[in-house]
Amino acid sequence: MKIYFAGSIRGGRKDVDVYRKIIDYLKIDNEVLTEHIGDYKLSVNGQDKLDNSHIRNRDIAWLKESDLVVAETSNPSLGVGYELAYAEKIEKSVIILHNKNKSQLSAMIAGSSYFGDINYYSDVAEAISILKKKLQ
Ligand code: 6IA
Repeated sequence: MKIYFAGSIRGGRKDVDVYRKIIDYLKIDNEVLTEHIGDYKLSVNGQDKLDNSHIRNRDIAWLKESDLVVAETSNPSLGVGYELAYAEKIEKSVIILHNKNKSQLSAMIAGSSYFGDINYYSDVAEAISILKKKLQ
């Protein structure tokens, strides 16, 4: 299965370790189209407008191509919110993972009846065991 993993980039990289572990788990049996989200070296600076439009268009193409979107939403991110809204619009399957100790999930996501698969967890091991149950 092709998975589009969404996680914060310019919203802040403090959860990159969590993204890396989730992506490593997903990669065991799936293709993760957005593996760079878990790259420690991915810089948040230095993008010009051309880069931005390339990134946006490429990511939306990957989102459309994917079979499933897995979004880690604990670190608020405009890009992840945009991707979730886009996934809702094109009716893509979505699994949301949110660490309840880190932040409150936006009402725009928690309040959308489309997102029926919102999973609150407290550590990365729990997040992975949630995915294990859902993807087996
Ligand atoms: O607003 P944010 O930057 O936090 O949005 C993060 C989300 O948007 C992620 O789920 C990505 O899929 C997407 N996204 C935002 N920026 C990039 C990006 N920047 N590359 C790929 N996806 C992105 C390029 C960084 C560069 C140093 C190579």
